[in-house]
Amino acid sequence: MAPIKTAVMRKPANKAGSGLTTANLGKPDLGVLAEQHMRYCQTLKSLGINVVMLDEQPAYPDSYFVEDTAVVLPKIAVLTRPGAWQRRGEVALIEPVLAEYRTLERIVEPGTLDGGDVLLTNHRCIVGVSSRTNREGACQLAEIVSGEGFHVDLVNLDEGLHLKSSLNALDDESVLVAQRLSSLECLSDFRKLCVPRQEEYAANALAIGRQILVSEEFAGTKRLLIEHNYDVIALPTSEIRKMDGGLTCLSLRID
Ligand code: CIR
Repeated sequence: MAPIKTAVMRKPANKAGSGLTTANLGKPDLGVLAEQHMRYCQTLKSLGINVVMLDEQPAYPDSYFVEDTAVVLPKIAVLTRPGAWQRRGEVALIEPVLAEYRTLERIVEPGTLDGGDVLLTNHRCIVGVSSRTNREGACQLAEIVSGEGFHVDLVNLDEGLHLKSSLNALDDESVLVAQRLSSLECLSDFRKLCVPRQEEYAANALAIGRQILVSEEFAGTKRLLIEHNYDVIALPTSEIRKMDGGLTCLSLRID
């Protein structure tokens, strides 16, 4: 994975508590949510990443989960068509920002695709067909990214919000994965670090080089990463989790 130079983020609006969620963990404390978001931003900056912080968008309470609006590849970016109709307007807001960095392609109707369902490593792309990403959207993306030299695998998901809720790359050879996905054929070439069963949420970790940003509550996952010689940066995510979000969703990374 090429080093990340820029991360696009968006401030959570004071309407963030009315976003979509299935978590059943109660309403987020908006003050704490803002602190957790800021802590993530400061962490990226401390790792030498240029953070572009976009204005809050009260009309779109989930719009700080910017990852779902686009898939950024080395030469192009693909604007998504989010599976939740309530989030579709977020794409037009991100378009001019990404146009500064990449030539843009897009997923079109009847395709739906959330960026959270797309895992990219060096020349591999795994796309989750989920409750948000339909087969048509996944196939549209597959055609675009194949043209960019990526090998694509589609995976049917019947649990979890997005593919990256349960599977993320640690480097080009290794993934952090929930046990229920660890036997996927498309992962056979990867070294697999399985999070403990009760820590599935911790699989939504973000690798910045050897530094792995991981949710602070999950001791077993932190230990596993340290045992495999990764540097762990533990971050608070309690309020983000209440809205079904995790560490990857909060930024769009550009190398
Ligand atoms: C949603 O349901 O769309 C948001 N509340 C959470 C999106 C999380 N995004 C992600 O995991 N990539």
